Amino acid sequence: MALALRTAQADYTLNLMKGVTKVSNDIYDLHMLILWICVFIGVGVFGTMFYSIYHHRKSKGHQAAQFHENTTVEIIWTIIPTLILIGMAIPATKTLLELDDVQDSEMSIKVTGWQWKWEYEYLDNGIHFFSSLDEASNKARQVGSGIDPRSVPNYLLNVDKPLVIPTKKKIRFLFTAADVIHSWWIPDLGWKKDAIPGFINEAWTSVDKAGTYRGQCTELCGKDHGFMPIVVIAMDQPDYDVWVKKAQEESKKGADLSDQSHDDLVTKGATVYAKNCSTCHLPDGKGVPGAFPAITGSAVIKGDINTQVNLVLNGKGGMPAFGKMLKADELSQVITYTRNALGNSVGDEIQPKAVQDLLPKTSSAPAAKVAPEKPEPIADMSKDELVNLGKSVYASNCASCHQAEGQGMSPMFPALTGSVVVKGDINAQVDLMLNGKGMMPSFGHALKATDFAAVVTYTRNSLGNSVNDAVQPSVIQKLQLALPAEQDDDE
Ligand code: HEC
Ligand code: HEC
Ligand SMILES: [Cu+2]
Repeated sequence: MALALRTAQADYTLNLMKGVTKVSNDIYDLHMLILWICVFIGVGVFGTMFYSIYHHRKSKGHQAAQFHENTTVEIIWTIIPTLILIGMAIPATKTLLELDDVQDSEMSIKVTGWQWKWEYEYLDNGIHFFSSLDEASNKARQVGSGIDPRSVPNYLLNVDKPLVIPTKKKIRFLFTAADVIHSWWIPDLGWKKDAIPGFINEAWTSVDKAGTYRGQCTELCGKDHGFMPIVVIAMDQPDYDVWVKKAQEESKKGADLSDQSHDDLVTKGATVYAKNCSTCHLPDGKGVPGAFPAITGSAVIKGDINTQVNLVLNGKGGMPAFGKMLKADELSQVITYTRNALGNSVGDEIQPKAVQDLLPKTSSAPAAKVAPEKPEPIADMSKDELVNLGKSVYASNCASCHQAEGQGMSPMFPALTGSVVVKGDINAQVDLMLNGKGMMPSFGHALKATDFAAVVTYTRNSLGNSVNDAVQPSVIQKLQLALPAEQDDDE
């Protein structure tokens, strides 16, 4: 038992850890090289000093030598340190360049820091999920829980949904944040990277050995900073492929939209609340004065249900937008729960279907690929119809990179507001979106012709642009049919 508990804690060691990637090992080697150079210089300088002080002391009758401006000595003590510095700079620069070289990566994962969880989007296969502190740790950490943290395996270092990556593949990470600055750190990978709102940072890794690697957020990011751990599971390719299939199926499943009884909604809502809302509004709904309003007795909750639904779906200030994070059934449950528990008793409810109608139409997985449509004629739509439909297509498929208002995210994702491409020839924009370019995915197979035409028209007549033209779904349909068959996912 004692042994099991000890291994649950981090192993404390004196030296830097070697980690599990080539880069982390190179960093370790660099660290050891510099350390030994410092040890060598330290021993040399202090050894000479102490030897001289002792053996040439005045009491033995030694006289200090008197010499000034000895050119030979001055040249020597300039050249030797210069050589040492060059000797250190060369391997250090090499390692730094290697650390920053994200070229030729085989897949990309966008990581977004939230108060207090991590969002992962696999840009190549559309897998998308949130990763938060696991339930066992979360229960044990509550004040007065009475649970001994040492009895919880990987206490505060475990999550509900770990990030899964394949081994022996170069994986590029893009880091950003939704609210405040966070920092993503897995010691075994050898680096940490800041996740900054409105800005993208890059890093990469390639793990050779399958295994579970744990880390934490390392930027002070608010009251629950200590409770947003990171778990990465590296799997060999065949296991990874199985996981991808399962994860894709799961995200396709969507919400259970059948009607539920009032009591069911409230009971299930309690679980959703504990997991998603209690960090800020507290488990008893009392809130944190000055930061997070109380749920108990809240005027918003006692008021019109639609106002509350709108707030929970779209967020406001420090309140995150849960429309993107939770499914329609979970949203209807948690909203009904807050109105009929935690000291409130409004007595009403909202059903999953009603919430679903308020969420963006297409699923949030951009790569839920559609089979090429049969060349049935599609009716023409007015520009306004296209723009209206395009809004939700944009929110689900483009906003994660180009941002909700089209402002982009420097330096990686160009702004669509005022973009030369958007203001230019419509065929060039359609072509770019059909085929992709660099980090811009190709949407030729990923969107239905109608959605595709709608989002093109939307970007040209909204987000601060007013080109005042449109493309019809039937035109897109022809172009899509002419596209080469879908390539393999690994492409
Ligand atoms: C990261 C912290 C955070 C989380 C998590 C969070 N909220 Fe909030 N919530 C806030 C803040 C901050 C406000 C105040 C927003 C404002 O008015 O500017 C707020 C406001 C509210 C209000 C309005 C209260 C009032 O009287 O003004 C409701 C209702 C609410 N949240 C429900 C929820 C629900 C339901 C969840 C879980 C699905 C949730 N919140 C999760 C931070 C949070
Ligand atoms: C994974 C991130 C990502 C997503 C999702 C994405 N884009 Fe892009 N987009 C990019 C990148 C990166 C570029 C720059 C490509 C280049 O020039 O190398 C770009 C370029 C563009 C451009 C040209 C802008 C310019 O001024 O150069 C347009 C227009 C555009 N995207 C529209 C869209 C639309 C519409 C969607 C949704 C259907 C979308 N994008 C989804 C990453 C993305
Ligand atoms: Cu953080």
